[in-house]
Amino acid sequence: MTTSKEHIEITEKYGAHNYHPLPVVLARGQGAWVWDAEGKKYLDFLSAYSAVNQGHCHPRIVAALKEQADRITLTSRAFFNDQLGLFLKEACELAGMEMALPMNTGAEAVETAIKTVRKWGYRIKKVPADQAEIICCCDNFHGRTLTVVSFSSEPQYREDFGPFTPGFKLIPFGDAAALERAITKNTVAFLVEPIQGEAGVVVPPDGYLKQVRDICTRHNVLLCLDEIQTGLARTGKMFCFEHEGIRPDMLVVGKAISGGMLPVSLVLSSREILGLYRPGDHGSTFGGCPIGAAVGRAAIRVLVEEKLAERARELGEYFMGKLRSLAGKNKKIESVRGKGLLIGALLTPSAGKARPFCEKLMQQGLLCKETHERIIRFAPPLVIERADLDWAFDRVKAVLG
Ligand code: IF1
Repeated sequence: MTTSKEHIEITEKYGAHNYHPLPVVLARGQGAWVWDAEGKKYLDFLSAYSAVNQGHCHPRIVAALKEQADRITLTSRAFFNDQLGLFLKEACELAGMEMALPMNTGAEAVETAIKTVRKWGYRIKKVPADQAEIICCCDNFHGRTLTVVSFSSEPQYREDFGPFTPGFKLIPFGDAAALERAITKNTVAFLVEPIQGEAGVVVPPDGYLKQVRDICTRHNVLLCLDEIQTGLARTGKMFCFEHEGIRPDMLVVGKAISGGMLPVSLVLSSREILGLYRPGDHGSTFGGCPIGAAVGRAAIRVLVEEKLAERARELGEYFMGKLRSLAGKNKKIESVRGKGLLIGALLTPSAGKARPFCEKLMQQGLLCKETHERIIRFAPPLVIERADLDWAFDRVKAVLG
């Protein structure tokens, strides 16, 4: 039997070091729990960055995967298949949108959204060719492809990767007036995460989404929400935009739309916008494949039937309340922010970096991940039991109390 130590060595030897994983080798997962190669049990408080909202290896999603794997997995889009249309319909109904375009990774869906808002800009808004502008926010995270990192404000995500794609403008997150000031006659869209995940679970001021919705409407600019991380029940509503009762012109989802089984992503929008596509304009080998669609349909059913948004809201309020009891000036936790079960704890400057605390929490059996220097993200699968949150809190208190 290969030990964790051997797994780490072989992974480090043959794999590019584009990550710095915690020294734990996961071998099995069920619900909110995972086990390492030696059988030690851990509570997963990262959920693969909100891709396993339904919990690891959800039996209903695994069953759908296995059943479809024995029928047909990939047809290409040169032909129809008997899962895609149903998946797109069910996803549109879930999001209140009219049409969808299926892709695979989140970044691919963001790239597709960028191509789509530009196409709309040229065809409908009559922006001059190659002059389309898209406004994004500082500290954004929308993926790692070259066009997407072209508008990243994080130097490391851009270093050594130029030249970059033009046509993007950055404004501060959470500042609606800055959006209005940045709009020109060539602006086609505002692309934003309703809560900035990678930036450290940064929640904008109440009313921000409503304000930017109104500004985009008034200036005929498409509001495109990247809910790849905040979507699918994570923040206590099926989509984060529902907290402010608005509707975006375009919605991008990924991660948990497949329950963490396969890379599946979607761009959802109106007929006016996605109806602009003609055969050959865009495509993908696996995008819209029957196995991804079958898994996506099961993943949506689990979110709805197990009421995971309500769970995230209730359990998130409960856990944030407990965490806030640990926060304070002369303590290790300076502040706690988030919505639902997307939670971040900002450490005090005196506490130092977050990574050593994540290593201590790992030794206690709790898997959390730092983001940036001083923020620890707490984002368990939404199927977690309240008793397991108490178990987790006891360990957080032992390490960060
Ligand atoms: C990494 C971050 C999280 C995303 C949003 C698009 C994508 C992501 C809001 C792209 C992906 C992942 C990517 C992964 C770590 C993780 C991450 F820290 F990088 F930013 F979650 F916060 N929009 N986020 O969060 O989707 O192409 O990966 O399927 O790149 O290290 P993807």
